Amino acid sequence: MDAEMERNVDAEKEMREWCVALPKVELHAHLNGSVRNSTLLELAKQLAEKGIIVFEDVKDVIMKNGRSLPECFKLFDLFHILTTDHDTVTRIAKEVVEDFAAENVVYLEIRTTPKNNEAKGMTKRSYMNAVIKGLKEAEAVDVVLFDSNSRRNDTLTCTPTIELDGDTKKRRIYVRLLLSIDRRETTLAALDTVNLALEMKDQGVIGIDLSGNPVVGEWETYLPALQHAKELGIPITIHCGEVANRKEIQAVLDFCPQRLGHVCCLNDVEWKKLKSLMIPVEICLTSNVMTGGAPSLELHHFADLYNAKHPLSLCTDDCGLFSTSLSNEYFLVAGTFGLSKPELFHLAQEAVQYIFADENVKKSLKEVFKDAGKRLT
Ligand code: 6MZ
Repeated sequence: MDAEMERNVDAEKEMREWCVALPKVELHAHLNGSVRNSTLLELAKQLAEKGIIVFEDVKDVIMKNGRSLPECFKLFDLFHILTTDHDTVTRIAKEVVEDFAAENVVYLEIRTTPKNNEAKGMTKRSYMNAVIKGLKEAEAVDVVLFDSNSRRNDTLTCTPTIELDGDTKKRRIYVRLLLSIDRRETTLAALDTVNLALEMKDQGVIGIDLSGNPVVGEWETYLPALQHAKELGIPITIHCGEVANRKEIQAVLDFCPQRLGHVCCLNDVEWKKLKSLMIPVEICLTSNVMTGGAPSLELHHFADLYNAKHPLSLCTDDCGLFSTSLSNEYFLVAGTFGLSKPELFHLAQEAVQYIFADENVKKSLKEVFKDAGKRLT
């Protein structure tokens, strides 16, 4: 390796480490899309031993790189076979929060679709209880699940175990839950999810998401549930424009949710409307490029929104499925669009404004960034 190449490798390594050290806010992460491959493989082995699946077939699907959008949704059905019993849901929730905390995500909104599964004795409520149990079991990190001024989860308060920068303390991560409505669901099922969100608002549930295969279902099916959430004052985020469904994109913009995910296939008129509404956008670079929502990293609409100073936040979408991490998404933005460290820091810091948690949490996060700013900028 010549001297210049060596310098480039060192600079890349240093930048990657800086992106990991940067405190980050994750606003768009699906629980079942964020499961470690090693866990999926272990679960697949267990099901193969019971004769439910053929391990080799599943292994190839899990380890495949590069997936189209339809392939992703086939894979989610497989993931759900692997993960849907209470203990497994608890395990993946625990691992996912530990993984995000390990790369200095300081605030995480994790979204998941509450599932009914009669065969496993699972209801939407018991599924969510299993998720929350997992968050509470993440003992390696200090998970703050409730509002600090209401029922702080006392069992989760910090007991020192991890060495960090010479200090003995756990990494603190604020976690909130968004309940997803799957586009395959009926109006009644979607309404159940909204009512569950209301019921669980003291347990860390803070908002509603609309997601699922974008070529399935009709906007009118979910609208009553979304309208109900709006009337209840529950913040909403919607997957928008993963495919070019003009009628739906228009309807979503008219609905004006608190945040939007993706916004890939907007035409000029819709683009203008989005910008005038200033709805914060959850940007998922790797996911969009891998599923074809954006033609390439270089041509991703991040650049346009960033240059227009549109409110946005970098997110992973499905870090397990797309083999990425939030640190990697910041690293990609630096390399692709030439953002400097102060600009990346500002981008991460600005995301605090778009979280669904209350002003107390925002205040605490601002302190976290203020502190980190002294070290990182
Ligand atoms: C739309 C997506 C998605 O809810 O079982 N999901 N919906 N677009 C995407 N971009 C690729 N990625 C994930 O997590 C998996 C579920 O999240 C939604 C799908 O409904 C998927 O089944 P949970 O935890």
